[in-house]
Amino acid sequence: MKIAITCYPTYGGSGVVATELGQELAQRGHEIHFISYAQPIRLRGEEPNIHYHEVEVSRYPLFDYPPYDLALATRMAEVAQLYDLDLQHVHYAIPHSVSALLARQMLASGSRGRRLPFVTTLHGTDITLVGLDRSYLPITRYSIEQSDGVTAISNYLRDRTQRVFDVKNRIEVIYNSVNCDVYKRDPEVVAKLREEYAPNGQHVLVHLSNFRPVKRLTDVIEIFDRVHKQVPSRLLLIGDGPDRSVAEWLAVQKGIHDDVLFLGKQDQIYDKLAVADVMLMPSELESFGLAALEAMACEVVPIATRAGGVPEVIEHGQSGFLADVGDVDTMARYALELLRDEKRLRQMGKQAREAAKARFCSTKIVKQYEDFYRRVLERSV
Ligand code: GMT
Repeated sequence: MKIAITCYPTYGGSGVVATELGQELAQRGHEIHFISYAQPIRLRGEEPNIHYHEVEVSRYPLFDYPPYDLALATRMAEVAQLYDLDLQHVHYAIPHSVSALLARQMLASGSRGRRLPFVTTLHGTDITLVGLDRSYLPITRYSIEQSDGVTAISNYLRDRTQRVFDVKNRIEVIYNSVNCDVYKRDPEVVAKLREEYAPNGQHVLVHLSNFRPVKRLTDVIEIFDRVHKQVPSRLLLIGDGPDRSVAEWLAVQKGIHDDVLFLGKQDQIYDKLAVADVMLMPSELESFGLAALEAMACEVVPIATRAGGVPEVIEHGQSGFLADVGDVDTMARYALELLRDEKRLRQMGKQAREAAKARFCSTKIVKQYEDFYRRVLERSV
């Protein structure tokens, strides 16, 4: 198949999922065209069967708000015609599904009158936050209803979309995935990085996110503070975003700043994840929690909140631990129990990887997308 993929190219779970799906599809012989305003961060440049088309947005003095969605729709239609594409797959509804809808209409009314079906994958904040804004809700609902196929990354998100948006079309759940050949614990790499990040044999906790309020970064610091008081440990913070300075300030106030390492945004995270013993994900809400899944594949035990779709990913007591949102004491207690029992820590790390492989391995999930695309194409002739 010849498939166009559109996503947010910067740091964020939906862009990562879209990029890695495109790479898997390309390896399976499909021709993949990424269309976005920048090259997706995890795309490595020259890769067989992968093309990248940049969207240029004109900036006229009249435009206080350059119309990216229109430029995107135009580029989508151009690329579809030039490369004779079969299908578009857009990740994150706003504005991508609206642009895909416009592109489909433009192509249908062109001289060749062809139909270019599009699939929309809902990721979370496009529904739970952005889509609930009155100024976006009607158009988001419309573009979802107009999609030729809709998927959601968890049952939680499917149910919430159906309930809140009252959309009539069927939403299929296809979980996010992880490439377990890439995300794994390599003892040699771990030993080398431990010398760098925990030179005195400390335990290592990690958090990975875009540091938005929904991630509750200050809870990460609160949990770490409780752990740090009891066992020698360090905290790696991967990512960046609006709550960074408040978290830095809290770490200073608590006197733990020297053991909290802000690593910034990272293109490749698997080595840095694998160096940790435990991952903290105390989010207010996660429709899935890709970061926890990536940690699990690296044998790093996630300690997370029982929020949104997270319980579909982490089985409490087996592949990680779940607590209520804001319950930093319980999350710290789970971390301490594990860090004080090396055998249990390693055993749960292995169970976490087994769960990731069994249910979310990318080779399995990519087949579900292929099958879904085929059904959409059959319906669209
Ligand atoms: O909220 C974010 O962190 C960004 C957002 C995104 O689109 O990148 O994340 C959402 O999509 C991820 C990939 O499918 C999911 O793993 C996250 O759980 C989801 N975030 C929320 O639901 C808050």
